Amino acid sequence: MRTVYSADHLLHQSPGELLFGEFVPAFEKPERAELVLNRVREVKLGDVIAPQPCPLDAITRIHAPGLVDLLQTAHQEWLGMGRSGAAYPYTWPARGMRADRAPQTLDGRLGFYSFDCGTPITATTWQAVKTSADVALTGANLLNTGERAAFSLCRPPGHHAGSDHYGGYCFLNNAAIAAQRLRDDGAGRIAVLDIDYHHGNGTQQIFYGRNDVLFVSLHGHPDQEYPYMLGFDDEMGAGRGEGFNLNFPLRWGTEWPAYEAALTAGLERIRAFGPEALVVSLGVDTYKDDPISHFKLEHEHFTRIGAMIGALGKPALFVMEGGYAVAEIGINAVNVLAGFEGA
Ligand code: Q9C
Ligand code: ZN
Repeated sequence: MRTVYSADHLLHQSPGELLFGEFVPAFEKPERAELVLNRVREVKLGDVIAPQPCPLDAITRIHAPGLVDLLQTAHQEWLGMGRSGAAYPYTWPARGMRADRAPQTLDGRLGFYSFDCGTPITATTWQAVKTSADVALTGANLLNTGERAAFSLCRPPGHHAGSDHYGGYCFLNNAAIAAQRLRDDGAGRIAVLDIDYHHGNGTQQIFYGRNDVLFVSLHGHPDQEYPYMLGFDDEMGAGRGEGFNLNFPLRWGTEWPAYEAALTAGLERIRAFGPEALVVSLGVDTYKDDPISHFKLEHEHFTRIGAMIGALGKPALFVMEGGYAVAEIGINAVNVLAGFEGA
């Protein structure tokens, strides 16, 4: 399969994040994508192509204009206020506060449109974020031209970004933007399968009221794991979307047998839904040595995940999400893709 990649991802580099009260180097770093790209080349997965720049309206199909504007302008405004470094939010709306209108000040808007403090905006973040969405859209276009599969090597990742909020190292929801493109280009039903270790809260929120996009996610249980406030198994969709959201929260220490059982059940639901195509939010932070995660998958399990997805017999767009065991990220991500192709 072909890989869509752009070096523009290097334009986003987080200066660091808070971890247990200390400011530490960011886990989501540029070498992640470089190492996945190296592995794609090493195993000769297929051609590596550049993304086509896409108009902004593919993004505003999914995201609020106020969020998109903030991502584009926040850092310039930050500098204009005499500040340096990256733009971080520090205050967020809580229950009972005004959620019906965005604040006017930059600090107000940074908090209003985000849900954590681990997702800083630098001077060149927007270019990286926009190109990451283009990478996803270009992958969707490959499926539209009849390819059975494509790999969008997105960075920054996207699945934590909701319609009007960013966070979790994610600014725009690349997988949702691609799924919407597939719908707009004629696919009646699309399934999004999220196998990143963390719950894809953004993707769930975006499609929660819809029955044309099924969302299925396997992830660390929100009783134990980020993002803590979404991803429980009683979240099944709302209104017309009822029955079209399916969560498999799994406990710390989850090993292959329990993971395989959940994936089998998730794939069964997708099969019953009968989508024209699948978008896979491909995070490999389920790996046993991931520095911020607590599942126990090994290299070979990623190959088996890919084969199980391939056995559905549907076209699939793989969109890169998380994975922080950097030395092994290429092996794990490309094992999924090779497993799919071997199925
Ligand atoms: N204990 C993705 O994998 N916080 N995002 C972790 C470390 C945020 C992960 C704090 C984790 C977000 C795309
Ligand atoms: Zn993750």
